[in-house]
Amino acid sequence: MTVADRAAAGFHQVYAEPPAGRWAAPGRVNLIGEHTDYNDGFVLPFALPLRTVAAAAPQPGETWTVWSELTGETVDFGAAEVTAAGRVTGWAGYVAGIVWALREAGYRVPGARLAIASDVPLGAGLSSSAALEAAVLAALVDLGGLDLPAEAQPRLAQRAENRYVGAPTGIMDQSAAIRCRAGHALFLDCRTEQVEHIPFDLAAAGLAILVIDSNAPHRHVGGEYAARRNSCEKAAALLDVPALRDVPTDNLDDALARLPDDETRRRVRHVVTENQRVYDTVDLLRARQIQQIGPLLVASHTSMRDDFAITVPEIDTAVEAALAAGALGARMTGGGFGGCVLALVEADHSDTVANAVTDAYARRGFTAPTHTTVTPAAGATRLD
Ligand code: GAF
Repeated sequence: MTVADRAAAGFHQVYAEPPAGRWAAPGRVNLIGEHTDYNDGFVLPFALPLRTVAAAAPQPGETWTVWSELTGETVDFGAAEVTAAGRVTGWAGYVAGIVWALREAGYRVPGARLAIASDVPLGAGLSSSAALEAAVLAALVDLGGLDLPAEAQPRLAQRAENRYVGAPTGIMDQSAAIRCRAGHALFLDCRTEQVEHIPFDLAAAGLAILVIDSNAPHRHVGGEYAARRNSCEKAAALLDVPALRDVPTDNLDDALARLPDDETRRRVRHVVTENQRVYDTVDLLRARQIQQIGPLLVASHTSMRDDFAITVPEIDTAVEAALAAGALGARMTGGGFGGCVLALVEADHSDTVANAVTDAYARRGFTAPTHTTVTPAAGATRLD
């Protein structure tokens, strides 16, 4: 059964009626631009063909009921749970967070029944939470006839995640889940929220993106993420700029010289050089030179490993093995401390690279990785 069929079947089973519609939103990988979003910088994600689907129908009053195939559990909440942040916890907190954020922005949110199914793996750094937020948001906007254009939806979904769920993430994942276009990567300026859809036709170039799930246990993700964000914000204050995006690459050495310690200097160097790598990648993609972006992906990984210190041994092993087996470039994608690696490979070489990573894992005694090749898909959409 497809994920959309599972959502409809789940809806039918739980509520004994068909849904009024189904809304889908994708997971994402980020091609390049890591930990730049909350520094007001630049990112270049694309949507995955793996999606979360919300089947939904209105229900009377200010009440919401949501079922998920993941747990088989049904969670009910009402106005009391969405007047203050954090009252619904666990996976349903993302749903309640969207209701909360809409209400806080002044929208009359319709009561609703929802059934959620998903192909986006949890905890793999492929942004399953943003996919859930975006699918639920699309459903509620349509069911309520709310005047909330797609361009304004990422900020609202991010607010749900930051304030209701309490995760201090940037705006990349929600933007990818909502604004991506099939066949394109999304070049996003996280300060202005301006986007440019950059054609990313891997097949035409005889290339593929292999996504390797490290299957590494996520270690200290929340605390370490918040710590990185905190050091970046402190550094921006020390440098007297609104955000690290305002440190130009050609002024980097001057800026570094004004910082008090080596760790802060490394964090800043990652963010500033990573923004430049996003620009350089976009330039190459605009010139249809996809195969040339490999060294930028590798440099991004090195910077995340040595300067931002967000990789783990499983991730570094996957990158090294992929490159040794002939990948044109490889890097960790997402927030770090586990999750996925993406590798740019010749299309007919992806099995060789994937097998090399599997062998390297076996040699090191790591849990076997899993892998898939992906093409850029569309953002959130109504299915029917
Ligand atoms: C996570 C966050 F949710 C994003 O906002 C972003 O900061 C990313 O990590 C790192 O680039 O996915």
